[in-house]
Amino acid sequence: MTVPPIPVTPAPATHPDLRSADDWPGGSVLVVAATFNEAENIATLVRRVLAAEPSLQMLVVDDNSPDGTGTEALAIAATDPRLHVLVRRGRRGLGSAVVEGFREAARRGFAVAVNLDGDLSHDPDDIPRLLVALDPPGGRAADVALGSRRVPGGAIVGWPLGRHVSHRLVVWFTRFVLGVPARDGSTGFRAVRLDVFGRLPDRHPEGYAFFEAMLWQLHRQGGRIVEVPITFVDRQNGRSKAGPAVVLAAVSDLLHLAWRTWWPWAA
Ligand SMILES: Nc1nc2c(ncn2[C@@H]2O[C@H](COP(=O)(O)OP(=O)(O)OP(=O)(O)O)[C@@H](O)[C@H]2O)c(=O)[nH]1
Ligand SMILES: [Mg+2]
Repeated sequence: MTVPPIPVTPAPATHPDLRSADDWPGGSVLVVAATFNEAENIATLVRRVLAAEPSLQMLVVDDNSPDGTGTEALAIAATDPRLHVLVRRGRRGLGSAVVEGFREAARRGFAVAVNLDGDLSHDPDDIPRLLVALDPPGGRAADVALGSRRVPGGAIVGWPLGRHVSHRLVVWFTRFVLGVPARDGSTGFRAVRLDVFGRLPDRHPEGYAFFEAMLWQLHRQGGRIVEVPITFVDRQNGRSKAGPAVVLAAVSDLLHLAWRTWWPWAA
């Protein structure tokens, strides 16, 4: 007697990531912006980044924003070969999105990635200054150029007092407890040499502490960090994603790094 095959219910179709066209032009600098619910900002952001320098290309890494940011970016990408979009499904986290963007840039042969926020707090017109700081003509090259709010000439516009206090605390902690030689170690606006990034050994934090942790690792590998003054303007449209759970996860990641800094044998 033959046993009838056990009927198998097909696994529910997982939602695959969505991507813009795969034929990217060649290039050396890719601007990465992680987005979540930035529909009010995305079109302006893309336009301003691509206008900042004709050789730039841009990758938007969206985490399937319910407000349609990713769909809007995909529509723009269909008409502009310098814009690329990855809409991730089933993944969340600012750090993990940026890491995925940087890895995609390296895989595609870009030498440098520039990260900036998707809410227009970072001025795309500052990108060329970051790139010059990374490779100053006749000067010493750096591995990361930070857009810094805490060096002479840098500024923050529109933050309430509480944000200034918490930011000062984080940058103090990053500099003096984690030992990272940067005055604004938490800035997301940065140009990064991708061969150096690819050599960082660690798993990266998935949330907001990615930025401090990346510098911590890079510094311990002997990487060189430089800072360029920028003016940061608080978001004008859309809402912050840095809610209590996100902040708590970042604090926990930073404390873990402090533990590894001061008690490396126990970490
Ligand atoms: N892909 C992705 N992007 C995210 C995620 N969380 C935040 N972002 C993006 O990361 C950038 C920084 O987030 P913000 O919410 O602006 O955080 P913030 O600058 O600390 O807070 P604001 O005061 O609102 O400016 C923005 O472009 C967000 O859309 C996420 O989980 N996934
Ligand atoms: Mg912001």
